[in-house]
Amino acid sequence: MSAGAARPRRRRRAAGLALALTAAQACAASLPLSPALPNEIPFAPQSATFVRVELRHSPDMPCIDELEVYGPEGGTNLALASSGAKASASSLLPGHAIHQVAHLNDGRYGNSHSWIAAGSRNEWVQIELPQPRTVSKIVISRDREGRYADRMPGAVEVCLSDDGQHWRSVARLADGTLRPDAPLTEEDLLRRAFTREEASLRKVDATDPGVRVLRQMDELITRLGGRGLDTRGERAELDEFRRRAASPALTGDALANLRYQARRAKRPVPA
Ligand SMILES: [Ca+2]
Repeated sequence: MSAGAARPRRRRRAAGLALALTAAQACAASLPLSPALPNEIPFAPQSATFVRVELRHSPDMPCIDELEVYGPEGGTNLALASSGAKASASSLLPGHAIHQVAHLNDGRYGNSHSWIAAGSRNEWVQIELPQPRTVSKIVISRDREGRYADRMPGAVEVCLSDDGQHWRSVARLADGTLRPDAPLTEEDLLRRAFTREEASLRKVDATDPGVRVLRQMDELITRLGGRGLDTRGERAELDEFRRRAASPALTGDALANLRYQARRAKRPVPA
């Protein structure tokens, strides 16, 4: 960067920091579950064979369209029935083919591939993994297709077990608000803020989120360049993001991480 551009660049970075902290602080105040989002509930990595989500109480009989389990490396959803995992539940709302216990881990999203409890208190859903695995996060959603927002779980607790008999609590949500045992980091908050931002943008713009964030980054760089700033570094960073995004091997969490990195680069936060 040229010396003459130093002052404007400082102003830009300061503005980016303010925006980022505003998003993080907003999330810190309230982290409710969202029906259409993949709601991540992280906890300390540890070995388990059984992962149970206790639904202590809900406003109505709760619905979950998919229960996913991940290890610290992310990537593969360990809970998938196609991987040998078994789903079970405390109860099932009878009489609806689209609501089944097996739909908890069939890998398909939306109300038509979901589970609904028969009651609203002390219900639970469970995944039994085919063998002990190191797990560190569950992800639940009500209707990832965004058509239904009712039947949201209220108080939620994630419990793990090695034998299906002795359980240990690893994360809790009270009244739909995330209160993990471990403190949330700024990165945790930013990821949640960006995820919610993306859910809002999806309602007005069906563009692939990866394409959108790189396009926005391009537009921002162009605007900054138009103000006389040296943006060669940012342009090179964008080119690198585009090169990585073009790789057909980039899928799942790796693709989500790339989108997050690009979104964060668009509004940088000083280390
Ligand atoms: Ca499902």
